[in-house]
Amino acid sequence: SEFQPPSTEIITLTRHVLAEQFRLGVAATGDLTLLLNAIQLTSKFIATNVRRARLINLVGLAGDTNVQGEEQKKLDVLSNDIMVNALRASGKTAVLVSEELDEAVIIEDRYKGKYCVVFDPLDGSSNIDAGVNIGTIFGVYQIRPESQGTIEDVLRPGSEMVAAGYTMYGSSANLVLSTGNGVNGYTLDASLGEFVLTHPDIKIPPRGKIYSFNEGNSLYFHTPTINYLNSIKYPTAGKSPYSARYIGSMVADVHRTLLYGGVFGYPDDKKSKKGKLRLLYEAFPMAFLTEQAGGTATTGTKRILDIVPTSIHERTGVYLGSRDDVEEVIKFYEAEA
Ligand code: AHM
Ligand code: MG
Repeated sequence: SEFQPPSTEIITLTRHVLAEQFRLGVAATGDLTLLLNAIQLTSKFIATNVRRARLINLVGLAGDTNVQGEEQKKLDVLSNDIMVNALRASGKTAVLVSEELDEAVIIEDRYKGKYCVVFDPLDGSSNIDAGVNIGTIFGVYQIRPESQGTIEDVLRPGSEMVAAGYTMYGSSANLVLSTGNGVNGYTLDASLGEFVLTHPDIKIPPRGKIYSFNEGNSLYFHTPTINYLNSIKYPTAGKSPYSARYIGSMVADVHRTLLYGGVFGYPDDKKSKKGKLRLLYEAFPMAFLTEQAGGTATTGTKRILDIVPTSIHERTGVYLGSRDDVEEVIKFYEAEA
């Protein structure tokens, strides 16, 4: 067998984002690239801590309760601090919204830039201590013209985001990103310390065979949800029922949905009247990625990216995934209306 030299064409995330900007001929100031560099750094740092959590006593509760009344895990708190510090220091941000912080962070003048970042530093908390996949979710807005950076800059529909993505901490760290021209996936090469392009131009299959819901909430589900789930579990003769896959980490469940297709759902129900997932830093970024990959994201009655948030920690019902599957969900809502 012949010696194969390693490829000298390493396409890192930074190189890829720059190449996209050259390709599109957009006047790049480098600001977004620097912001994304800061986000990448936080993902590398969080990935390292997630890997080492068991060894360095990071497993367990921090002893505090966050704004949603949930107990905070040590890794949640640490990941939040990592992100706030790095994003502030990048000099490219004006407003930060974190799941872990009650109030938005308005960046002081000396560090102020033109981007607003909304994020869930470590999503899927219930999976942390078991070593199951967790992730960071983020969305990026540009401040409005003339704005100095206020909360109004992030109380805008998800369709106005300029970038969105997540990093999944699993058997490898995978960063999936869209800057509004499709979706790309990068895998952390730990030896290089770089996210390398491994999943170019991710497209969700138009139809899948997997559904991903917490069916333990069935007692509370509204009729359209129940009817939809029945339709895929007990299909008309000749069709096969769908497979169930539910990890309970949105990042992991959405990641699989982007790659394999199918439908991920966390609907509003009789108990969680507004749904569970947070609009700004969970639903919006994932809806943005889903649409950029050719899929659909809806509350059941409304396109998620069209919602205008009224508060930063607002919740919403979510269905997202393969276009044809989500269209069927919507039909069950229309039938009920
Ligand atoms: P968290 O932000 O407290 O981690 O909650 C969000 C998570 C999502 O990752 C996941 O989709 C959902 O909550 C799972 O909820 P449940 O445990 O009710 O199925
Ligand atoms: Mg979360």
